Amino acid sequence: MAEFPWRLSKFLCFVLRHHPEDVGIEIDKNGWVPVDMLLYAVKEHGRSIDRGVLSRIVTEDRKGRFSFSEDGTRIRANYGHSLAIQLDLIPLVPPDDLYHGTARRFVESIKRHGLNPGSRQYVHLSPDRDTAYSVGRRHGEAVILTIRAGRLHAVGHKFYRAAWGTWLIEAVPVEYISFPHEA
Ligand code: HQG
Repeated sequence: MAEFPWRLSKFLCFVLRHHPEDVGIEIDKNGWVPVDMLLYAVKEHGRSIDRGVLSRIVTEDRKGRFSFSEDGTRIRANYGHSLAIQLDLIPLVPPDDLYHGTARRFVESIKRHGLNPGSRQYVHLSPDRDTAYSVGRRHGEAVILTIRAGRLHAVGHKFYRAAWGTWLIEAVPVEYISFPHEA
């Protein structure tokens, strides 16, 4: 089978999470865009995406980055947005611990301020240490923080699952973060 189309997947992340205007489209308030419109707009901007390839990107992505609407006519990114959209996710009870991969150079600031979403809408948490490691490594020397998710939930913080591999929360106060000894 052909290699997974990573470059297209990254391009779609860019368009559907951050810059739909770059290809001349708008996403609706819940992050959706009609598939036909997306394919047409992308083509107008010099890239051609085959429908079959788009389906592969949605169904085979390792982290579940995209969804089709139930009727299959619209597509959206499941997480990672900097655009102010409503994902309409239902709050869920998280496991006791979740993980956040970051870079060593951010640790001092996180110790002072907790985790905040920065340019995105939410703080992104991983269900396991391996995934957190690969998230952190994108920024530099990876450090894995353990988030006391069960305790945070118990005091009223809302957790959402954006895709099977990614949890979202608005912010994490520092008291609920365990730092590795050496960090
Ligand atoms: C850090 C990718 C200083 C935070 C990933 C992170 C994820 C602070 C960086 C998703 C801070 C933001 C999101 C504070 C947080 N002081 N630094 N108080 N609070 N930070 O890229 O979580 O592969 O916006 O630790 O896998 O790395 O693209 O967030 O290092 O799921 O599908 O500020 O994006 O998904 O970086 O990544 P990002 P992230 P994809």
